[in-house]
Amino acid sequence: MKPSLFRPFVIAATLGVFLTGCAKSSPDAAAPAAAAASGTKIKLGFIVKQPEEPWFQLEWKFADQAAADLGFDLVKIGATDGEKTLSAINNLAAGGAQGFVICTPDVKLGPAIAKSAAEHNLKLIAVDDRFVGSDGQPMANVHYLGLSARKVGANVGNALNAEMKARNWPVAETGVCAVTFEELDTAKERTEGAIEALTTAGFPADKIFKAPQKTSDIPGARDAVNILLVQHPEVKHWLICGMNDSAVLGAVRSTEGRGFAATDVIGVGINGTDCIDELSKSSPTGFFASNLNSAKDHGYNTAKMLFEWVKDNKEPPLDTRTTGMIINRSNFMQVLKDQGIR
Ligand code: FCA
Repeated sequence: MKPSLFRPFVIAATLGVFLTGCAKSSPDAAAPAAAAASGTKIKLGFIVKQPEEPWFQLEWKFADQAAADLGFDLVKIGATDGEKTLSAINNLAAGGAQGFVICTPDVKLGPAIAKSAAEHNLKLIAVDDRFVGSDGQPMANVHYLGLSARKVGANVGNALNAEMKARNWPVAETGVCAVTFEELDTAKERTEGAIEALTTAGFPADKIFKAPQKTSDIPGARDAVNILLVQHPEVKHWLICGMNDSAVLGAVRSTEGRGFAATDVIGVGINGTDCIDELSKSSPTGFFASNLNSAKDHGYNTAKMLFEWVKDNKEPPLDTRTTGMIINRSNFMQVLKDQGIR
């Protein structure tokens, strides 16, 4: 079969995947690339690595708001591995998109993603997880918006320390469980920031124990902490930190499984979006608080920055960082309401 005869099938198949693979496709998703040039709405993609995580759903919700406010079409795609990510980019290009925001499932895909975006002439902003180049260093030439991770980690460490003091726990009976995911730089910086704040406040370094997660989700954290708890039967009270709410939720579930009462556990997460059900429970659990990140900056502003870059050639800053604030059972309802999350 000659390539020219084969081509219509390839295009049809590509568009088919494009339409079924999107969380929501805009009305003209099947329109050719020419649509963008002929004065119809600009189309942008928003690809995330873990579409089931409330954090990413909230990023999408805010990006949708930006699309409605500014008048562009947004195509949301969950891409959980490298193959899905690269085909999502191809499909965005085939559907006439002009750029995308992405939280990649693997930061080492950075060079391949940047190459594909350049080949398709798509503008690109990395959100949350920063691309890593073939030299192992962050790709500083790719536009990025993410957490000021060490600072956010320090917020967590300080919150843990304050609550430990409020509960009058003897340091001798207390241990720190740091659920780590060190292959991801933003995760490593967060747990290191928490550990640094605790040691600066005087907590003994030899009572800080790491539980490395194999997967960055609740079961991954629970499995890692199950092992740690067996190794340290001497610890009566646990302080828990991790890269995000899921890490701390998994750890808290593990302490419950080992018979620890909620009063003997202080867990402080990060995101503030994946712990709403937990903080809403009628009785407190060991999940005490979280650093509420600015989902609006990560969802609305990245989409807006990309839109203005495509439309007006206004290039965004190369590196933008955000922090957030601590929420707990006493203030979370009000704060979430104030921030348009609830
Ligand atoms: C990473 C984590 C998410 C969220 C985000 C800001 O991508 O996996 O849970 O914390 O950074």
